[in-house]
Amino acid sequence: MELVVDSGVKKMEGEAMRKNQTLICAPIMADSVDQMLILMQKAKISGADLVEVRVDSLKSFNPRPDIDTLIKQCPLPTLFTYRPTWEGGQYAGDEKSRLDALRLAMELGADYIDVELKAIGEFNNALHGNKSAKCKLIVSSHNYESTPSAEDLGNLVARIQASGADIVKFATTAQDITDVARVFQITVHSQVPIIAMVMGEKGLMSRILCPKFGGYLTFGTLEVGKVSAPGQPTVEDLLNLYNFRQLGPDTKIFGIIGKPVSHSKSPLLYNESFRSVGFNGVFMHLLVDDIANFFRTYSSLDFAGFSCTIPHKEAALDCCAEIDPTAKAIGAVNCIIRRPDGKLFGCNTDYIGAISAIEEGLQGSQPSISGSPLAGKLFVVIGAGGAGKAIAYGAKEKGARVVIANRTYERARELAIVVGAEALSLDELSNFHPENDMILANTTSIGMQPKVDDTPISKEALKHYSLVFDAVYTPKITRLLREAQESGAKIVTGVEMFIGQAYEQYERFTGLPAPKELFKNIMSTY
Ligand code: NAP
Ligand code: DHK
Repeated sequence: MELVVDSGVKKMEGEAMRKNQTLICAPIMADSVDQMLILMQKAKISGADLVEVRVDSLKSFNPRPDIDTLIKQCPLPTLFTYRPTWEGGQYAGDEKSRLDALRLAMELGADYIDVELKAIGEFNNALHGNKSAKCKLIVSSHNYESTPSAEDLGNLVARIQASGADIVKFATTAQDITDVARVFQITVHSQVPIIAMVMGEKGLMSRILCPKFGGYLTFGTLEVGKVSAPGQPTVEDLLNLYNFRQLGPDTKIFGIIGKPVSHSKSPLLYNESFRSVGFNGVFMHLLVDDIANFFRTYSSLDFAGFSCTIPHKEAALDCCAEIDPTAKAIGAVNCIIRRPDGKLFGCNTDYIGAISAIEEGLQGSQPSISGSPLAGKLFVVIGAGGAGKAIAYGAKEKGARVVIANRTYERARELAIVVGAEALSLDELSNFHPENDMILANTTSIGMQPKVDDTPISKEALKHYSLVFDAVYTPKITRLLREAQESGAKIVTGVEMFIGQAYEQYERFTGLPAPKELFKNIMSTY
């Protein structure tokens, strides 16, 4: 039996209590009505609250029978959209027919219809005031190039509101992740129901945080990539990765700052762990061009904690008011926490994550009583970036003799001076084997998806190493690790490091002990 609460949000008996009224809308795009009906059933099963029927996707369309069928056979509330090509859709036909079809959808019982702001005058004129009381009119505007200023967005909302909209909708395009802040500002202050999205990978936050800032709905696709606009997450991810129904105005925001960043498994790890203890936080991919600009823009306490990866770990140092001494010595920050006074604290968990994984690889899970198994070993680090600095520092601290090889020799040399090591150019690496039983740690992004056939060193050279570690963890077994194993070396994966570097981050994010076994279980499925 369905319960209808006062906000009009329908929820099944027994459904876990929702902490927000923001709806999840699944776009339905198909060549035929029959295919649409199948997708509507999928949308219902997926947990979507309503469907957007993108009539402009149909290859043939007979308005009255088709709309009647779609409404009567849809198991969810329907939003009808007939998007013209001049607003990013697929309909290139006669405008009067298009608007007539939308009016017909309203007449036949659609719960919502979407009319573009550019067409609303003609639509209203033909309506002659006969607007269905049941059907909510969404008036929309799309900008596929950029995100206007807050002032211009405010003016746009006012124009849409004045057009007679029941619900205001605009979608812009993120050129930078900081564009989303202006849309949050408009949404949170809106006095009318509003749907506000920022399209593109850099706009992801706008789609996930709707419940926090009061958005009326967000779009979730039924399959990865089957989007009606760039950047849409799936319904599955909204519900089961981002815990969408549990998000609210007091939800704390966390994320992995990087470029690229979509490969990161941090959202998977932290969101499931947050949910396991009922922690009111959400962790997202944050595609950031300029980390200093990101923190200048998102300076509120709600933006509570961040992991940091390529290429921002060194620049992150300058964003932090306080830096852990080890991170300062390393010269790289991969974990940033916002303190109660709003200032940022930076630390480095890469080094302990990697070094403890490598030590365990050398000695098994039984810690040696006579110090680190790295002591005295010749430890070759490929890379001199954030991870490279952390691992070189950690290996040196454990008594290893460190050699650093890097594409940019100058950075290898600088790091070698800092930690007290030798420096090599990448070209010299394959012929560097003064000893056998050496340890190799790749901290470059070579071999990271999608370039999984790349490797930083020849297989022939690997026979001189007794243990090979790869910080790259997507994929888990890189070409380097596969060839190292084939050459007889022990291997330690970047997944081990990833789990280890997350312990302290989780504890800093939540103030709770890290769920180590849960972390291992989550990453074991990966
Ligand atoms: P970073 O600070 O940007 O450093 C990148 C390093 O890779 C630099 O030394 C760079 O050399 C080198 N590099 C990049 N592309 C290269 C190429 N095509 N050929 C040769 N060298 C190249 O990045 P990071 O934060 O250290 O991360 C590096 C890698 O480690 C990433 O894949 C990241 O995902 C992974 N990582 C994994 C974990 C984990 O938990 N498993 C933790 C940290 C990092 P130049 O100096 O010449 O530019
Ligand atoms: C990878 C790294 O570089 C770590 O230092 C971050 C991040 C986590 C990731 O999520 O892939 O802490």
